Amino acid sequence: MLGTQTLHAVGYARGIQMDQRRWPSRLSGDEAVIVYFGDGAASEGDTSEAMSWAAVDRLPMVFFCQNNQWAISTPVSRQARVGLHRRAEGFGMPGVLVDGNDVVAVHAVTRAAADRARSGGGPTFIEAYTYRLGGHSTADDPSRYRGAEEVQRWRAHDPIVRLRRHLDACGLLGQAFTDEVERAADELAQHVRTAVPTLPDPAAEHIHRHVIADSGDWPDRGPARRPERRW
Ligand SMILES: Cc1ncc(C[n+]2csc(CCOP(=O)(O)OP(=O)(O)O)c2C)c(N)n1
Ligand SMILES: [Mg+2]
Repeated sequence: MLGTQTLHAVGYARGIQMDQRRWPSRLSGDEAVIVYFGDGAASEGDTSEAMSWAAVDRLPMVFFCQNNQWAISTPVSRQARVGLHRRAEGFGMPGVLVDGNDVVAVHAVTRAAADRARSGGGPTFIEAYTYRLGGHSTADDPSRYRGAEEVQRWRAHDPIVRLRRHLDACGLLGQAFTDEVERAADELAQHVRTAVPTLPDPAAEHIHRHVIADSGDWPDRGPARRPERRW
């Protein structure tokens, strides 16, 4: 379900805030939540509710919107009249626009927003402006709704290539290291492709795990109690 994670994040951040108020000496106060979602998810009502609630309660969280300009075949121009980050002010939190293809800049704004959240400053909305080079899924054929020149233009800004060039120019990246990263990535991808189809099906009752607060089995569950924090 598109956008629901923003409300899950609000719930988690609210939990952090309540724990800190209840046990100020036991918790260090350095926890915060970051939630990632797309430009399409930003159009969902859930996202607006989450932003409203987070701002009003000054929750320790960061809204990170990856604006890749497409929600399947719907361009962002059909979803918003103004930059998505400008919505933030209306909800009562700062909105930051960052070049989503600049890894260093994205890291810097994310760190600043996370620090602000941890120190009680409340939520921040980050709009990382980027582009979806591929299709939405393997069932999607983007050539049906957008031109090849647009894709080519954005391919030239590929953030991985850009970061690699930057690190190379700084003398921080040798060929041996690059080769090793590529080999390890290929190996991991191969492992995922072969291992995932062999995983056993989860038991039906697992659908309730991490959803219902008590640890008893559904539907015949025991009295509600606060679960242990294990993370
Ligand atoms: C509530 C809801 N409405 C519609 C959909 C159908 N849907 C799946 S993905 C998608 C577009 C997602 O766009 P975006 O958030 O920009 O993510 P991206 O694919 O660009 O990462 C839509 C409309 C859904 N999954 N859930
Ligand atoms: Mg998108």
